[in-house]
Amino acid sequence: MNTRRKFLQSSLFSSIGIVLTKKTLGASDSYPTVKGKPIVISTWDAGLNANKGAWNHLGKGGRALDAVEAGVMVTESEQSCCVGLGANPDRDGFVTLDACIMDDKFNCGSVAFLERIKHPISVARRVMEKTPHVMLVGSGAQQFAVAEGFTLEPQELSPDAKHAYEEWLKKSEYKPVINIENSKGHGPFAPSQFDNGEWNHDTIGMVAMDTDGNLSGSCTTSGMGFKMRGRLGDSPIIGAGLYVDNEVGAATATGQGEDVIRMAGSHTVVEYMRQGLSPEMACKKAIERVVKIKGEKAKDIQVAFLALNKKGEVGGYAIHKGFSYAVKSNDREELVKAKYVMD
Ligand code: SD4
Repeated sequence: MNTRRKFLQSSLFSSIGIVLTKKTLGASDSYPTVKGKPIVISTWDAGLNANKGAWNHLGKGGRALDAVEAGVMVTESEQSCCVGLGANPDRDGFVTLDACIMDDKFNCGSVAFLERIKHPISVARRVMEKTPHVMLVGSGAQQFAVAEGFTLEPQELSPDAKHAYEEWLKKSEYKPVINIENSKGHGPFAPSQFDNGEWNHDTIGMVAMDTDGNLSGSCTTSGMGFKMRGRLGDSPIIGAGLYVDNEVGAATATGQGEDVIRMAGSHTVVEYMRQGLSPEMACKKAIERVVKIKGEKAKDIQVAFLALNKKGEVGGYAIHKGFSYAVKSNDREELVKAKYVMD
C-alpha cells in the first residue's frame, strides 16, 4: 500500500474513532455508572471523624469529590492528629505537608513540600481545577496557595510536636527502617509523645463513592516525622498514595511511602481490581508484592492499602497487624481491623 493510501486510511480510521469515542463516551456518561448507595472509607482511627465530614456531602447526595476534600480537612484541622500543621516537623524543625486529590474523570492535583498552609488538600484541588498541571511543590505551591487566598499560617510547632522534636534532637537518629504502625509500635519515626501507647498517624487516605456511583479520593500527610528536609513519600504521588479509575475502583495507601512508590501501590491495587479481584484481595496481592520486593526487610516496615470498587465493596490489607480503616455508609459506621500477611 502506498504511503498516501496508508495515511488516508489511518486518518479515516482515526476520525471514525473520534466520532465513536465522542458518541459512546460523552462528557457526562464517560463510563457506565453504577447508581449506588454512597460509601466512604479512610485510613486509621482518625478516619472515623473524617468520614463524618465526608458524610455531610455524601449523605445529602453530594459529589464524592467534595466529600473526600471535606473529609480529610477534618483531620488536617485536628491538632491532636499528626496530619496537618500540628504534626511533627522534619529534622530541621519545619512541618512540610503533602496532599493529592483525584476525581472520577482522571483529573488530579497534588502539592508537596508545602509549608504554613492549613489545608493542603484544598490547594491540591485548586491545582487540579485551576492550573494546567498536576503537581506543585515547595515555595511555588505556597505562592500559588497564597495567590488563591489561602492564609499563610505562623511558622511554629504545636506544643506536642515541639516536645517530640526536642526529644528527637537528643539523639537525632535518622533510620528510615521501621514504621510498624500499631499501638505499641515505636520505630525511629515514632515520637516519644505517644509513649502512652496511643499511636497517631501522620497520614489519612480516603476514597468514596457518591449516589451517582462516581468515585473520588484524597490523601494528605505531614510525611514521616523527622524526615530529611525535602523528603516526599507516596502520599502526594498519583498512582502511589492514591489512584481512582471511575470504571473500576479507587485505592489509597499508608505506611512507609518509599516502598509504596517503588511498586506504584494504589495504581497496582486498582489494576488488580480491574482483573476482577475484590478490594480486599487486590490489596492483599499488592501487599504481597511489596513483601516480595523487600524480601527479609519486609519485617521492618509497615505498608497498608485500602480500596473501594465500583460495586461499593471495600477492603484493606497490611503487611503487619495494627492497620485499621473507618467505613461509613447508610447502614455502617465502624472501624475495621485489616488482615495482614506477617505476624
Ligand atoms: C509517607 N505514607 O509519607 C506516608 C506515611 C504514612 O501513616 O502513611 N503514615 O510515607
